[in-house]
Amino acid sequence: MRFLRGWQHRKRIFRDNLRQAAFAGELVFTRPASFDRIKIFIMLRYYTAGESHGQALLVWISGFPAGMPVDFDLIHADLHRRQLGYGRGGRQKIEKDRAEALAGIRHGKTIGAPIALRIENKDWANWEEYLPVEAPATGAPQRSLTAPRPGHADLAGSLKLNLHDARYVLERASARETAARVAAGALAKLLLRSFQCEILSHVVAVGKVRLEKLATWRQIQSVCANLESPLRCVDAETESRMKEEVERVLRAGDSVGGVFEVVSHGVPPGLGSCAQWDEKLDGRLARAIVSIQAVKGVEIGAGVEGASSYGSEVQDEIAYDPSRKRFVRPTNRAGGLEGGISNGEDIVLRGYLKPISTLRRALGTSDLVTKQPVEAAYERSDVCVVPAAGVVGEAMTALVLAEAFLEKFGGDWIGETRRNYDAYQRQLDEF
Ligand code: EPS
Repeated sequence: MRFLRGWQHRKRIFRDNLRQAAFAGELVFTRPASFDRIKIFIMLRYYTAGESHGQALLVWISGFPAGMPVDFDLIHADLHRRQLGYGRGGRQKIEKDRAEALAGIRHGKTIGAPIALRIENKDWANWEEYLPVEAPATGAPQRSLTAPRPGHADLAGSLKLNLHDARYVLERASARETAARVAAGALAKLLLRSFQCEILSHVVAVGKVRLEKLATWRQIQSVCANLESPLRCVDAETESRMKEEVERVLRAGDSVGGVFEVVSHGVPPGLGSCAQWDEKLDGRLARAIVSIQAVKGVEIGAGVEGASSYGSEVQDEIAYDPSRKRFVRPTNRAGGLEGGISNGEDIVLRGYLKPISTLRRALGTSDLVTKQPVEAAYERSDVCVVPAAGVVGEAMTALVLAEAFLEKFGGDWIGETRRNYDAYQRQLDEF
């Protein structure tokens, strides 16, 4: 207790010193040293709550500067995009995701207070009697799950929580949670967008069908604008083969994974740091992408191919564009990140998604109670979620970049952030 009080006292002194330094303009372009306690004050922080079949999903997000206009159309557009894609299951016919602001936004702008958003689960109406908040009456109906699905959190979570019913585990492990991340990510996108940085995604593989060329930013913009695109692939012929792959898998009672690519366009050079391992932007982005349900791998730029190439084939040569007063690279195999720092090129991340683990043609498993061999549980499921995962990838990328952006440019009020950003752009012009 005494330690806690002492620590909180030091924390307060530290914060006051930091504020005074920022006020004096000393911190405009310097990031404080790597000291986790400092990060507590300046990080963009967010947490989600909510179960797949509970009342609602919630997200709490703190750290946005005051005065940032909030466009709910963009939040709702991203929530809608996350629900799309060929191969989604019956649940998406029930849900119509919309975010309601409960705190932190007044008169259409952030007020520098923590923001809380709520997304209703329409399916709750079908689950209320099975998952009541109150202790159930004796004999009340239950929907327990004792046949853990291989590849799902069912078994590992049940062991961890000492439960012989995976229901609570799967409720929270469910990718339904990603709706809350997308809502938070849309706020991060709004901040970045006001500084000319846009983040979009597209699908580069579904199962064994791959897009065999690099997509241009224009093509990605165009496929993202087309909400009718079944799998958000920039090439129509490849997309129709991807669709056939999903149909094959659907007929077989199986599921299919793939690869999505998230591209961040207009990111200024200099976000992140090479000073400490946990400040490196590549590592922070990789963690964010791998945290998405069913993602098992992440690639930055041409990282995978680079591992079997020579240095002269992999590094991007550097040129200077006098009209833009910026260093440029004719190629972008580094994916916009060098040494853990953004280099001004597009940041290109790929998430490798395993096929989801709920299968109509169930795999063998062992029952949590009887320990006897049984078939894994099946209720209903998606067959392919690669385009949806791409939208979640955009959100996670936006949250990391917004955090790195605010670390560099700071600002309690959006005008302060802009002043620092503009001064940095002038610094780059005069470099
Ligand atoms: C999920 C199982 C399915 C998906 C769900 C993720 O839900 P249900 O069991 O209700 O059919 O639809 O994803 C969503 C609901 C969503 O909005 O993305 C799982 O087990 O991860």
